[in-house]
Amino acid sequence: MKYYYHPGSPNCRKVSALIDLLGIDAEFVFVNLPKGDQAKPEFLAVNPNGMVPALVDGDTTVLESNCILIYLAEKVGSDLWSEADRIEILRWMFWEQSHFMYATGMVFFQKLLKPLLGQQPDLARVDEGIAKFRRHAKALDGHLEGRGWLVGDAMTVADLAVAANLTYAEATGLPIEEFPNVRRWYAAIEALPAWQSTRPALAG
Ligand SMILES: N[C@@H](CCC(=O)N[C@@H](CS)C(=O)NCC(=O)O)C(=O)O
Repeated sequence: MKYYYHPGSPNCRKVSALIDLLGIDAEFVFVNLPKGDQAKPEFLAVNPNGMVPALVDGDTTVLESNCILIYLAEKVGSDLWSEADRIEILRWMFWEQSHFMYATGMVFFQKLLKPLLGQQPDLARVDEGIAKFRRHAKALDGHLEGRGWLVGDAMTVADLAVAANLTYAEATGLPIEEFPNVRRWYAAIEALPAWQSTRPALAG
């Protein structure tokens, strides 16, 4: 199994952490994003979108980080994916890609990536991203009131999917301290050795 990744990518972090948690034997193939490896024909043959993560397991190619999470958890029969809870798990994974990643990604791009590329952050976009973050973090915080995990009473792939977006919370100044339930829940994820070993250097 070949796993194409970049260690600084939050979407890759969720997959890397799951591979570690499940003890899956995968060959890690580094895709150098700043150098533009994702736009090379050999990588576009794997993912025509030119994005990581991507997984190739024999004849099967799996794209989209959240699909990869489900594919791997299902493949090894892990409790992190539950057929009975699939609608709620999928709901959080769709929510993550539609809203949470959009908000956190906007701030990450402006405050961390642009300076690395020698560009000035657009402060209006930073404010917009933070406003979107507040809106959706409030919904997440309300959901986590009285709960340990997003779905049911144990961790699932939905928790990894959503948590990955908080990788750069501190480094980009996301106001996570305003959301005590999110902070408590994320602290439990951060305590996992698989989360610590996948922490990118840029996260601070
Ligand atoms: N929806 C995709 C998003 C993947 C994505 O945004 N990947 C970023 C890294 S986090 C990437 O490869 N960017 C390279 C580029 O846009 O050129 C997923 O969840 O897998």
